[in-house]
Amino acid sequence: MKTNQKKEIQELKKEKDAVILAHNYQLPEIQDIADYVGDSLYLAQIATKVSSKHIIFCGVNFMVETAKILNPEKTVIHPSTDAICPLAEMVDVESLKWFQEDHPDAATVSYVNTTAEVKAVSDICCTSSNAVKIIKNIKEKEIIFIPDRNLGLYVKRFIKDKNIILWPGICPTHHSRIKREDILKLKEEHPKAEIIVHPECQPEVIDIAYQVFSTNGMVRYVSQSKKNEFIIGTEKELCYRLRKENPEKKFYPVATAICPNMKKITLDKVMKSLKNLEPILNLPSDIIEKARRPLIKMIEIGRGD
Ligand code: CIZ
Repeated sequence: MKTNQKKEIQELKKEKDAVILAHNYQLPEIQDIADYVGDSLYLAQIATKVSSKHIIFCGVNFMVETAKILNPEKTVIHPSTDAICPLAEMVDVESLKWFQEDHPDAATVSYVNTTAEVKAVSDICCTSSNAVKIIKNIKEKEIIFIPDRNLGLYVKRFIKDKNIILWPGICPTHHSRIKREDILKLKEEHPKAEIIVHPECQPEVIDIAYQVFSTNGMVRYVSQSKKNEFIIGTEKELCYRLRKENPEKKFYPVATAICPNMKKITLDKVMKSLKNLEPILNLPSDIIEKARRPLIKMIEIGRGD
């Protein structure tokens, strides 16, 4: 990035009273101009602490919605409204309600990768870092877990005394673009590297991992580890942050592990959003109120990692 462009962004942020939040999967140039980089829950919680009037949120739609739900008084701006999460689109309110009618005693646990409308009809939310903890804490013995089947299968490894009913959703990047053979090939090329994967990966990928973490969990783990080389089974841009924060260590991502939606946020779009303070994300107030409850319940039980 040119120095004058960086300077212009800094000046615009001041002039417009704006802060830039970027997800761990954002392009390097977006991570570089962000005030905060992290996972969706960390960013939504940061949004409650910053004093800036305008939040430019660089991530996919459900993350921007979560920031708005937890900060309804703030103006939350999404530089590219077409940056959606295909996993979040795999469950809709109508189908979920039918499913809930079929399982009247079940609690609905909704992964944060869901729309605000779906959260509004859920009992509690979870992230990939606290899913096990959240489900263990629920009194109900029957759980409808939406929408990520692989994360649900991972949770089932730790919880045997509950009937966890899974939804057939997947993250196309983690499910189809991170294959067991890709990881094994990287291991052959870098035998000393430790394999760390995301729980949205397929069970056969999780089986060969040394550690399974959310993105923020990975950030924490590698910085504290005595190991120097890591094979990273999640969206490849996380490695940009890992390398930046751990320049002495080596990180090997799967080359195909790209989320095309995350890449829809470009520097030009962020500049445009900063200048015009739009597109603003709006949600109906009743949805904000209803979707807030399962999110707050999750935050009260704890983040996990
Ligand atoms: O919640 C997030 O940010 C997601 C989708 C993944 C992660 O592990 O950080």
